[in-house]
Amino acid sequence: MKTLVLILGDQLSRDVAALDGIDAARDVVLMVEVGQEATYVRHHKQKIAFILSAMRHFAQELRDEGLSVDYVRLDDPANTGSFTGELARAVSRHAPDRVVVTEPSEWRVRRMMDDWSRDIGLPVAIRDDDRFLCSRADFAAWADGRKAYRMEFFYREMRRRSGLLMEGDAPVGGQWNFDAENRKRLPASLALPPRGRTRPDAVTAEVIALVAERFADHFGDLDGFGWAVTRNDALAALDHFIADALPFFGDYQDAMAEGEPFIFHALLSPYLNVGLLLPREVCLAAETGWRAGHAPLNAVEGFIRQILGWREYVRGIYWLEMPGYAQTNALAAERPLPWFYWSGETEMNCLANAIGDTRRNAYAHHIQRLMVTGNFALLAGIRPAEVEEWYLAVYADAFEWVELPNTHGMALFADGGLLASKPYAASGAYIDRMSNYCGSCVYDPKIKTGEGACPFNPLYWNFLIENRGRLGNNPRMAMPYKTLDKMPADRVATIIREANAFLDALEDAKPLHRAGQPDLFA
Ligand code: FAD
Ligand code: DLZ
Ligand code: SF4
Repeated sequence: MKTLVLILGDQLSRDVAALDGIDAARDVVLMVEVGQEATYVRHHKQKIAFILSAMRHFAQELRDEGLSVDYVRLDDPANTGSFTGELARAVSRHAPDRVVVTEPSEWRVRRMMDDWSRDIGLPVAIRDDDRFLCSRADFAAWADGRKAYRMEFFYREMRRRSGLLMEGDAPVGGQWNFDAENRKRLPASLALPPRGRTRPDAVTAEVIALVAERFADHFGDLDGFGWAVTRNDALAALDHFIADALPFFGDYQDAMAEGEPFIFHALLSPYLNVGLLLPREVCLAAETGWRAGHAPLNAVEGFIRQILGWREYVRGIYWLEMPGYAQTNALAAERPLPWFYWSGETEMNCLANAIGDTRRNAYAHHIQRLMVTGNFALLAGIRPAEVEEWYLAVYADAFEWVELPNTHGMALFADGGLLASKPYAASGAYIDRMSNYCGSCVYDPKIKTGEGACPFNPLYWNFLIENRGRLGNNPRMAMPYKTLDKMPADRVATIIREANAFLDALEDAKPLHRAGQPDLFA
């Protein structure tokens, strides 16, 4: 039986399920570059270049192994621009008996696949994606009967099941979680590790030129592109992280610094998400670092928790709750996304830095995403769908299965607390504590209202005031509401007036904005 094996751009692993049992003499691998995947949201130029170059390299590796690969390029004049169109064309070229795919990571593409068998008149086998550490079925079994999900309990279950950082039935070091040790500010005297950059080869250079020409009006810079595009180079990036950054990952996990976009973070999410690295091998490499005495437990546990815990947890929630998950708007947030999310033009230094880093690198680390751009969108009541479109467009690692729960659930609390027990809302004091952004800002985090006040301050209290009906009974919000209730009435009135004046000005300042149309500032 001749099989056409379709491999998508985030399935670039040699042991991905669809390649299992492939017959080199008879079967054909199909890979397609399609415009629709680059434009369903207008992805950052680096993300498009990263995926297309990684796809071209992976196709060559399969050919070198003796497999027959039919590869459709973006600039092929006959290219229909969609997965569905390209599959149909390939079926007429190869006349297979069946099509085999690995289930896609996004719900949008999964719906597309439902029609394929009818469209092409052939059986289409959709195999489970077994690259994750928790299958969709196992997550559904864990979630069954729970009203709300909590990552910490899921994570402990995953530690037990995987055996990672375990001594028999107990966590090594006697604790599951060392987060309390992981909230240090970055000292100015601490040298940060140099971050390796993979020099673009001829294939990547060709793709960069193609993207620069074809997607010129998309957000983001291409110069400085340094992502790895092969498994070997991604493994080198993993080695580099374990050797140079992991020992400090825990201590400075939440720290932010002007001009330092990477601190001690791994920069591995794009590789994990497209399959150049597998989650188990990354966790094992970190565990080995601890067992060898190279990195402390708070760093290694904190790092493994992100992958074994958070990454698997958000994927489980995504598949369990879609498609309804994306539709909720628990805090009734209805303001449009401010234009400065695309342009970076704002006097708020923390936001200008997080957005500038994003534009330059298609990367910002977790606390920048959660506590700067995410926190602002939460406090300002920005429409979840517009915020989600932004996050999905601007990061090299963005795929809806991981972006949506992080944005909709963790950053915006738009799911009403399904994923997180309370909103990650914070005033300027938090950003000041965890960064040096405020030192060179026109605003002052210590001024609460009036001239020079950090906008996060009135916005924070106004957020609590506006959402009292929705959050007032949340036990984890009891403290801030108690503080609010002690405020004199005139102070509360000032907060409401100033926050609303700021929000009105924000809307007035964006007459050019059209959601998803960042071309005006390209
Ligand atoms: P590190 O901080 O070094 O962490 C190590 C690894 O842990 C990451 O590579 C990643 O695979 C995993 N990880 C860490 N935190 C999370 C998390 N919350 N959810 C899932 N995996 C996690 N991550 C994405 O991969 N794609 C996204 O589209 C994405 N969107 C996000 C949107 C928002 C609003 C927020 C708050 C977070 C988002 N994250 C996303 C999670 C996280 O910010 C990134 O995974 C991380 O910044 C990637 O950089 P790193 O490899 O240096 O990670
Ligand atoms: C993100 C992306 C882009 C920009 N381009 C392609 C492409 O041309 N071909 C391809 O197979 N995949 C691409 N991808 C990744 C897909 O969007 C991703 O595999 C699906 O969304 C998974 O559901
Ligand atoms: Fe951001 Fe406020 Fe600090 Fe300025 S003062 S950097 S706006 S937190």
